[in-house]
Amino acid sequence: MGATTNRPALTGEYDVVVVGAGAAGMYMLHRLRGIGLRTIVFEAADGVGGTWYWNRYPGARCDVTSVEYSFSFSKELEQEWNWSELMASQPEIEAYMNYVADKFDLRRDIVLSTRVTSAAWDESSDTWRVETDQGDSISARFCVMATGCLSVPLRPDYPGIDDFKGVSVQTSLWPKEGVDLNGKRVAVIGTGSSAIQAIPEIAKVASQLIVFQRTPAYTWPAQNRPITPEEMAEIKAHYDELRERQRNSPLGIVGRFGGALLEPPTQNILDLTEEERLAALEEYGFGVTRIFADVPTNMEANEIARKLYGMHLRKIVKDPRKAEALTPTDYPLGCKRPVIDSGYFETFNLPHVDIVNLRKEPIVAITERGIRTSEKEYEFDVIVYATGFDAMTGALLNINPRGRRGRTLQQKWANGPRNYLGLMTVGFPNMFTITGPGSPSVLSNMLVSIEQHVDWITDCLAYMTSKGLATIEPTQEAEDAWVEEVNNVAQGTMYVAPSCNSWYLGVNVPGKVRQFMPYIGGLDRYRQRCDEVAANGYEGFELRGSPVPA
Ligand code: NA7
Repeated sequence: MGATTNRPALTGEYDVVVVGAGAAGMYMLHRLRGIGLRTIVFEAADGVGGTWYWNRYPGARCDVTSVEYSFSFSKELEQEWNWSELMASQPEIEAYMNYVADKFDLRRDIVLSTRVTSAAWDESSDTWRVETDQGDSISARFCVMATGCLSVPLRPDYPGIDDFKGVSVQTSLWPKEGVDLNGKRVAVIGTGSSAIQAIPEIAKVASQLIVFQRTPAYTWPAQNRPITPEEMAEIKAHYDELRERQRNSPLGIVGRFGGALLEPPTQNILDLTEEERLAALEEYGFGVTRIFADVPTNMEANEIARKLYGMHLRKIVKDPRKAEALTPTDYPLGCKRPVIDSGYFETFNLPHVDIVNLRKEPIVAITERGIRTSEKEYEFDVIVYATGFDAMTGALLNINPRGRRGRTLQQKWANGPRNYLGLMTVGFPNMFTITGPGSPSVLSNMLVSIEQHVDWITDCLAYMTSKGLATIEPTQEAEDAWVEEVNNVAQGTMYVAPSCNSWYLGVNVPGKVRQFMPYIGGLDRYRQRCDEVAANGYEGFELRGSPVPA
C-alpha cells in the first residue's frame, strides 16, 4: 500500500475507469464527460501532470516547442495561455497542466495518491474490476490505460545501493522540496536526456560533479529562448493553421516557431566532397548531421555524419580525455531518441566537472561514502540516478491486467507487446491504451498523439453507446497483421540496427525482450489508418451487444 489517503474506499460502478492523470488521462476525462459517460480517474501522484509532475530535476524541460506541445482541443485555452519560452521548463508545463485541470473542472473526478494495483475482466458482467492500493474496488465497462510511456523509473541494482549515507535521488522521482546541491560533491549516473538537461544546472551550484557514463549520447543545442509578447500574439493568431499542419505531419511537429525541423532535407551527404562536408560542418556545427536526407537511412552516410559530429565535439570539449569519453563511436546517429541540451558539452570544460567512462572503469558497488569503480572509490554527498525508465510497456505490465479466461497481459506479452493499432489487444475487451506500443507515441509529439488517441477512443465509445454495444475487441487476424506492419516499417532503419541499444527496443531493461515498440510509419499515415478503420464500422474489431460466450 502507498501512503494512506484517509478517505473512504470507493466501490461504485462507472462507465469508464481511466488510469493516470497526465495529459492523456486528463483529456480523456474531459472528452468522456462530454459524451455523458460516468468516469473516474486514478492517479498515483498527489497532483496532476504525469511526466511533468514527476520529473522535477534541475533543468527539466520539454524537447518540443511548447506552442506545439500543448492541447489543441480548446481555442479558449490556446488564447488564454502564454508560453514564456520556446521550450518551457517543467514548472511552467506543470502549471499549464494544473491550469487545464482547473479550467475544465477535472479534479472532482480524479482520485489522487491512489495507485491501481489490479484490473481484471469479469466475463459474466462485461466489466473491468479495478482495485487500488487505497482499498478501492470499483467496476467499469471500459478501462483506459493512460499510464504513460516513461513512467516506471529504472534504478540499477548495484551491490550496496542502499548503503550510501549521503543523498540518493532519481531524476524522475525528484522531491518537490528539491535537493540541496549547493557546494556539494555530486555524482550523476547516466547520460540520457534527463542527465544531459540536469548536468549543466547541477554544475552551476555543485563544488564537484562527476558524471558516470555508460554510453555517450548524441545531443544537439536546444537554442531555447524566451518568446516575446509579439511572437505569442502572432502564434495565437495562427493556431488553427499550426494545428492543422501538426495533425498532418509525420511527427506532429511543424517547427515553424523556432524549431529546427522546417522542411525535410533533400541533399545527400554521400554526394558531397570531403571539402564540402567540412564546409557544411563549419557552417552548421552539430546541425550538420540533420541537414542531409541520407543520414537517417543509409548507414554509410550515417557514419560520415557521426565522424563530423565527433570533430565538432572535439572543438568544444578542450580536454582530449573528456572529449574522447564523450564521443559516440559505436552506434548510429538517430537510433536513440535525439537529445537536445543547453550547454552540455561546454560544461565539461569547467575544472570541477569530470567524466568517468564506465566502459573502461565500471561501477563495482555503491558504498557508504560514494561509488566504487574497478579503479577507485569516489566520495560524494549526493548521487543522482538518471538511469531511465522501463519504457512503453512497464506501467501496463506492472498493473498486469487480467483478461478473458484469466490470462494476464504479462503472459500475453511475454515475447513482446502485441496489439491492434496500438489501441487494443486481443483477450482484453474494452481495454484501451493511450500512446502504447504499436502506435507512433514516443516517435511523435506526445500531445498530438494523445489527442488523436483520445479522440478516436471517444468516438468509438460514443458509437458503441449509440448502438447499444457492450464490448469491443480486436480480431486475431487484425492484431497479427498490425504487429507485422509495425515490424515491417521499422526494418532496415537505424532504429533496429544491431548496434542500437535504445529504450525503444527495451534493451535498457535487464531481461526485457528486444522488440522495436513504437510505430514508425508516421502520425499522419497512422491517423488516416485509424480514421478509416472507424469509418468502416471499426474494421478489424469485433463488437458485441451481449456478454462474450465462454
Ligand atoms: P534514458 O534516455 O533511458 O537514459 C538513461 C541513461 O542511464 C543512459 O545513459 C543509460 O546508459 C544510463 N544507464 C541506465 N542504466 C545504467 C546503469 N546500470 N549503469 C550506468 N548507466 C546506466 O532516460 P532519460 O530519463 O535520460 O530520458 C528518457 C526520455 O525522457 C528521453 O528519451 C526523452 O524522451 C525524455 P545506456 O545508454 O543504456 O548505456
